[in-house]
Amino acid sequence: MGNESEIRLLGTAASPFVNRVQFALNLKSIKYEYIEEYLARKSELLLTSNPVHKKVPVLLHANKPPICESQIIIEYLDEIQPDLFQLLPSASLDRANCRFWAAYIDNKFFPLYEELRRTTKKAGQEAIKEQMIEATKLLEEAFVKSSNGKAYFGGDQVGYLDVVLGCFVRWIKHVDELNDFNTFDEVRVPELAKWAKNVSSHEALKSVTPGVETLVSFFGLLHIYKPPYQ
Ligand SMILES: N[C@@H](CCC(=O)N[C@@H](CS)C(=O)NCC(=O)O)C(=O)O
Repeated sequence: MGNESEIRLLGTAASPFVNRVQFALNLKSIKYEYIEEYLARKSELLLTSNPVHKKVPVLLHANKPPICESQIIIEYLDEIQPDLFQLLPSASLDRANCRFWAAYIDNKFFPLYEELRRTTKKAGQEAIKEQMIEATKLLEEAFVKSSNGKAYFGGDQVGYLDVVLGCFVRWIKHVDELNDFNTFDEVRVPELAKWAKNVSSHEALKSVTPGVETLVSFFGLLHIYKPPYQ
């Protein structure tokens, strides 16, 4: 579905939220035109397409109004292309469960990495790492319940939570390396550790995962320029 000019994605290569949308587009074999944004000097197209948050990703579908916010974008993609890699499950309760954990991941879990990146005092860093340990234990339990002994949150194939959390794996590993930490510790969270390996080697994600140089230069930008990144 979709010819290149029909779907356009405004993004920046190091953004896990952008990678999330690219992961979903790739799974669903939706062709798209990718437009790289330089966030220190946002384009008119980005500012007019996402005037509320002024953030990437933004999905432009033909001449329809722009779609902003990565979770909303991937739900939209799931609705327009339900036949291939249906991300949200069909049962209402399962969908509600996915949305619950997706909100937890974006609002509670991932912000800890931003907090760790910004915290310079050792005691503060250790306190955040403790919170990360508790959060990953909760995610391990959620994974065990939802995967039913299979490789992914979605079971045998990648589902909504695999896309929502999977996009952060590379970024998390980078923050871990800088902070002498191991989020996906094989002893503490064995199932999540296996999942992280599986999802990050999935071709649809691997092909959009930023390399270390991209991450290093993006972290440098975050250091100099202090926007309301979340
Ligand atoms: N909740 C948003 C987060 C998107 C986001 O934080 N994007 C960052 C890049 S990683 C951005 O565009 N930041 C620009 C800014 O904060 O000015 C989503 O899920 O799409």
